[in-house]
Amino acid sequence: MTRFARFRPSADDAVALFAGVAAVVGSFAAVGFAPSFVASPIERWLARRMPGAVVSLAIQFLGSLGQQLNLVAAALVAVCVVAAVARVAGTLGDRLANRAVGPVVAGGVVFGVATLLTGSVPSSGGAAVGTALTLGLAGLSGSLPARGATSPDRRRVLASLGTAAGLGVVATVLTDDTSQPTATIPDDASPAVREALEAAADQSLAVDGLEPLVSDEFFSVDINAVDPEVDATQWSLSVTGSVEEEITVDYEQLRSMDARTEFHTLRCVGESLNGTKMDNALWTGVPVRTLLDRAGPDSDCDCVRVHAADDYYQVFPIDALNGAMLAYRMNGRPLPQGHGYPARALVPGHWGEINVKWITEIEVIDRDAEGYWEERGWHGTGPVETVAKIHAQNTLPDGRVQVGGHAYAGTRGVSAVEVSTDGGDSWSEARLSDPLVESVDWAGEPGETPHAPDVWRQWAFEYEPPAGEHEVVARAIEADGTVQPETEREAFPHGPSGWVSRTVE
Ligand SMILES: Nc1nc2c(c(=O)[nH]1)N[C@H]1C(S)=C(S)[C@@H](COP(=O)(O)O)O[C@H]1N2
Ligand SMILES: [Mo]
Repeated sequence: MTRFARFRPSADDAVALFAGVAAVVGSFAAVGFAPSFVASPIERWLARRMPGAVVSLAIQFLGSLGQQLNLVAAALVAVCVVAAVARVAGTLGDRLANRAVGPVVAGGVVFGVATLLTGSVPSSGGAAVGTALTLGLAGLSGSLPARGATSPDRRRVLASLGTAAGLGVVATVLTDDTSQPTATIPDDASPAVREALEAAADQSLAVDGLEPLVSDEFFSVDINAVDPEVDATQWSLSVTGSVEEEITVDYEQLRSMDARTEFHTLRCVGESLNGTKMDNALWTGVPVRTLLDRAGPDSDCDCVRVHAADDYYQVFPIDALNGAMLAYRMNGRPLPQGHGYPARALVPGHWGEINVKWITEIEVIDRDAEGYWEERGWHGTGPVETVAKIHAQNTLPDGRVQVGGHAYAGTRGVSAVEVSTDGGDSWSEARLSDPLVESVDWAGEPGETPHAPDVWRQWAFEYEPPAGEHEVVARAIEADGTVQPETEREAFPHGPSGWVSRTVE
């Protein structure tokens, strides 16, 4: 057997490994889950190169867990790279018989590489300090006069482990989450926004376990585990490509334009049929048409490629933008970072993916092309499928069963929800929440609606349960009377479809 066949980590290996951990933790302590965190660029790189089939499977079976695993994998890569650097630097220090060489060289190299990778001095500084501190303290404790039975090697390993763990505690304290709620009405909300949000709260059905009409927690779907941080003062949006005149607006200009405020529901094409990646909020923004009209698009394919600060892009027909807005406020607050600050597209009635966040450019193109998700096999640039979810199930004091959920049909609108408690043999009409006012503060012509309402409704239904197990099924009826199609279809590639059912005992 060769020496390498059985790798036995030495104390030096262990110290180097903990130095790697300390580097990642140090970077995290300095910047948190930011694009400049050392693992972020590695995670982005991994996500871009992951085969589409793997990404699609991960989305369907792991949800956002897949992304967190990817970030963990990226962090492990960073740990290993730093460990290797620390190991080499430590050997160099031993050769030169100088205890300072290891920490200084390793810290320096880590700082250099991390700066190249992240472009952030605080992040690489944190990583370098973590590395140097761990190696330095390990070296010191190994050279202390012997006390008791603990060997110097053991002391070194414990010291490096302790340093990494200590930095972990510091990081946890420093990055303590201070995110604010997005669904409560802000104190400085305009009267119209306040009125709309209060109306939505009043109109929400009182059903236990049913999210209100304005989502308490709005889902988030991103190609990266870490959201981009866009400085609004540096941000601008351009309309480019096949246009008469390219135009650019900055954040101040955008906010000074005629705005409208309206409810919009978003649903992700990758969610499961009865999933929770469907939510509703009150958005404020500028009609995209205002900017397009100024630029004068002239496209052979009548299509656009919309770009974002996280290098996301989607291609879709320019007509989809007719009723669309560039939103910069959500529920009366500036758009949260996770939902696209400073501005995002909201495209009525379409699957979530073309509602591009952190939007930077609307490129009018001449030849149809594929967007980020289409390159990975999805077909989510069209109108959403109709759905009636079953999310709440309660037993009322009088013994009746209550079921409820949200129904959404994009701009086709929901006029009714029907419920069956016998697996689809007979149907009854559910109670529906009143339709939300579609447009608040609309600065357009009186009576003119920018587009058909694009909001969900809640439904609830109470019934005397039959003896034993039975199947509850829900289906939505669109405004024109069309019954939601029954056939069940999985999310990939066109989005989930079909009637939601649930077994009630
Ligand atoms: N720039 C950018 N925009 C994006 C995405 C993204 O990863 N990057 N994800 C899209 C997808 S797939 C969906 S479903 C919606 C979700 O919007 P939300 O995160 O605000 O819920 O944003 C879309 N816009
Ligand atoms: Mo999505």
